[in-house]
Amino acid sequence: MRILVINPNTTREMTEKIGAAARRVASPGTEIVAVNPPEGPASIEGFYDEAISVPGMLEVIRTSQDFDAVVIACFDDTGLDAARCVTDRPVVGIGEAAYHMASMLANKFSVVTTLGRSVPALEHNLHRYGLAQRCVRVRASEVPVLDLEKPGSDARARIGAEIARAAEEDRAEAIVLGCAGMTDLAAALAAQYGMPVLDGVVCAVALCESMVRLGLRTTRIGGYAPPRAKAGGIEAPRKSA
Ligand code: 5HY
Repeated sequence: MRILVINPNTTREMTEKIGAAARRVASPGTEIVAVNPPEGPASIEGFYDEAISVPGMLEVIRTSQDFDAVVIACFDDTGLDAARCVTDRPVVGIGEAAYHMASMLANKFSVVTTLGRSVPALEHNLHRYGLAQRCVRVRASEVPVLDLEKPGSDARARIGAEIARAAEEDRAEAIVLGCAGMTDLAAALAAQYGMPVLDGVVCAVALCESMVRLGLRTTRIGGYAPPRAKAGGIEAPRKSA
């Protein structure tokens, strides 16, 4: 099978890091194609960046060939519902994936993300997914997204300090890392803090593989029905192969 892993921001180093993480957990026979739009924000930090990244992300899906599932590798699950309208293949957001897996591993979890301006979108998603009551708090480490790509930055230390506060103050039993750029930190942080630390990239890849193996497709009725043709709309959405 082939999984299209889309980083909706345009930072190539981050896309490559995400792709490497996905390949480390992909099963034999699963091809990971990690891409980002050619244009758009270098990082997604809050509502505005999310909005301007969606058209480019959707175009990548519409113009990509022969994939069996899609991972949206931005923790905001940017454009997730719209993406499910333009393909019948399973589309999994890394936020939704990590939240659900955390809820199956712990009674309550906290999220550690980047900047405070990103927190409300993640809180909205928890409510949207019906998991708000399982998350004690969405915390900001105040690490800008692109600092995660800077060698020698204090990003890991700041994220770790926030995890320690979540353990102490929230009594969190698991941690969800709230940025695709943190994908390479999960294993070490789990060992350091003695609790599950979930990275949405690998959670989403595992869920995509499972759904493809079960032959599951996104519904074509209701809210995820293909877009109606209209002036200024998109061309006919992808048909299943
Ligand atoms: C992400 N931004 O996963 C989100 C995280 C955030 O560019 N990739 C980004 O800070 O909202």
